[in-house]
Amino acid sequence: MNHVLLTGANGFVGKVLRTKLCGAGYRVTCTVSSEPLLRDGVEHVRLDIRDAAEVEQVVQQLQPTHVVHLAAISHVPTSFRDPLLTWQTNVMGSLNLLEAVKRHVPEAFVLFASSSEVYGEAFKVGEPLDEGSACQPMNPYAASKLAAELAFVQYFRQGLRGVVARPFNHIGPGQSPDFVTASFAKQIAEIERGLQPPVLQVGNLEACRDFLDVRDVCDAYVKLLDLADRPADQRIFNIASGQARKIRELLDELLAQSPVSIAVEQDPQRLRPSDIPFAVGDCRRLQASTGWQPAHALGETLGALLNDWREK
Ligand code: A2R
Repeated sequence: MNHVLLTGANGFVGKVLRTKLCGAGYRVTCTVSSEPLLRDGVEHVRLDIRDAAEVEQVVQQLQPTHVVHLAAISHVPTSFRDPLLTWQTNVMGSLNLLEAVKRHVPEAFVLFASSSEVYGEAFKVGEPLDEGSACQPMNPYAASKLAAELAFVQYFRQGLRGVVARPFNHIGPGQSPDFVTASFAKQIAEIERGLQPPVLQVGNLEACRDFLDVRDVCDAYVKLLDLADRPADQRIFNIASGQARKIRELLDELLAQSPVSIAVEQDPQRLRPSDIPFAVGDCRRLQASTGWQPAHALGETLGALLNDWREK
């Protein structure tokens, strides 16, 4: 049976991906690094990805046929606050995993979740970027992901099997309110309950981004794992909708789904000094290689997100 070792399984994406992988017939072993542990019945091991010996022991013991590597410091402001932790986790953690796979399961197929953030300043051309575009990271998170990508691609050249995914903004229930749409949805839910005055605090609403439902991103990951059974000529895949959406559009959609009248106020602390106006991806390579298409409309995703915050 195909057996996936899923790092970072307790995170926003990991929880959705675990369910999808089980649905696709994989046995899944989750790694978790902190409380709360996953609920009973979910196969899991405790693992700090920065601990090379621990990583080696887990890989040797489990002998996975596939590895999906999500564990990371994934939040840009956190990466500015603690670049060392970010590089130790995102780069050295990836190297620990690569070495363990090379040593103990060299036939395993590895999927590394990188990020569209690696393109950084290249987005300034104002067009959707494909995988051949320059990578010009603008923050420690993006730089660490690009460094890890280089490591993965170099191991691939040495014979390891796998792919690198560059997902664009993904949203949905379960995301931390450190991210923009979850922050809006949380505030609206709190305003509806009378816990916050009817004024929603926002950052830059004019930035254009490429938004996907987290379930669509996870579907793409599952499809990318299928490439393990086919000769692969590509290693790096954007996961994107190809659609530019202003953050203001998403805010308007969320506000339209609330019965309460809510004012909007810009909070200077929410503006990023190096914010780029347009970040959209070209995902034709992924579509051609796997047949993937996003299945969830943005309005539906935002509705699910808002309802999730209403139920908390
Ligand atoms: O702290 P935990 O147990 O929730 O685990 C987080 C995990 N993580 C680690 N795992 C092992 N050793 C570490 N030193 C370590 N540090 C963090 O990574 C968490 O479960 C996971 C990341 O989850 P999120 O921050 O919610 O990220 P998300 O949105 O699920 O993104 C998944 C991946 C990341 O690599 C992104 O950079 C990429 O997709 O685009």
